[in-house]
Amino acid sequence: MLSFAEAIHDGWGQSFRVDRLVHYEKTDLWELVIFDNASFGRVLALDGVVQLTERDHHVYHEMIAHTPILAHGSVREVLVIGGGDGGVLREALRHAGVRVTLVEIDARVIETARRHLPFVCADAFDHPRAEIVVGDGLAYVRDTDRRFDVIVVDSTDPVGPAAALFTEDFYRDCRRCLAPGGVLVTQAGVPFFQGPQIAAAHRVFSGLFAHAAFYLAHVPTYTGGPMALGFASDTDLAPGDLATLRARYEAVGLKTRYYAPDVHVGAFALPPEVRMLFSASSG
Ligand code: AG3
Repeated sequence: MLSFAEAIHDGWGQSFRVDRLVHYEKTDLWELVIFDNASFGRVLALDGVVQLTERDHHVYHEMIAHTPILAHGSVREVLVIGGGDGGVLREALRHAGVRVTLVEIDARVIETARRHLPFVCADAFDHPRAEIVVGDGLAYVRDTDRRFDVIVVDSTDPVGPAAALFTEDFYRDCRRCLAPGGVLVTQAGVPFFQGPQIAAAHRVFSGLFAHAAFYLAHVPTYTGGPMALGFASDTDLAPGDLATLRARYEAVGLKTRYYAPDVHVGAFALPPEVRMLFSASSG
C-alpha cells in the first residue's frame, strides 16, 4: 500500500494512505504530487509538504483572503504572491468590484490546479477581474509601480523557492506596494513547531509597519495546532470591530464555512505562549 509521509517538522510527521496517485511531476522548482485519500479527499503536496486538501483548504483560503479584505473595508486591488492553486484568488474575487493580480512563479502549479483541483480554483483563473502573472513575486514587488489595498503572501514554507518570501527586503517591497491603509497578510507557519520563524517575522513587521499582528486558523492538515497568519499595516485594523465586520460581511453576502466576523475578531486572540514569541523578538 502506497503512503505519503510528510517531511516538514523535525522528528515527527503525519502520513496519508495514497488511495489513488492522481499526478506526479518534477517541475523546474518542485516535486508536485496530487493524490486522493479517504479522509481528506484530494491532496496537493509540494516538495513533500502538504499545501492543501479538499476537506480543509477552505479554512486557510477563507481566513487568509476575507480577514484582510473585510478588515480594510474598501478594497479595490488585491495582490496574491504565490497561491498558484487559485484558492485565495477565488475567495478574493467573491468581493464584488475587487480586482486580483496573482503572481505565481511556477506555471505548472496553475496548470495542474486547473486540471486536478477544480474544487479549489473553480473558474477563478478565467475571471474578468483576475490578472495572472507567471513570474517571481520577489521581482514583481521590487519593480511594479502598482499599488494594492491587500497583499496576500500565499507561499510554501521558507525552505527552497519560498525562502526569499520571508525576508526583510521582500516585506519592505511589499510595504512600498501598499496603497495608504493597505494590509499585508502572510502564511507564517504553525507556532507549535515554527515559533522562531514567527518571532522573526514579527520582528521584521514591527520594524517596517506601525502595526504588526498575527491571527490563528485551524487547518487540520497543517499539523501541530493552529497556523499563524501575519497581518501588518500602518493603520490599526486588528482585531477589528465586530459590528463593522458584520455589516461588511452581510453587505458582501459571503457564504463561508469557517470565516465569520466573530471568528475573525477571535482569531487575533493569542495564547500567552504564542504572544511570548513576540516579546522575545522585540527586545
Ligand atoms: N501554503 C501554505 C502551506 C503551509 C504548510 N506548512 C505547514 N504545515 N507548516 C498553502 C497554499 C494553499 N493555497
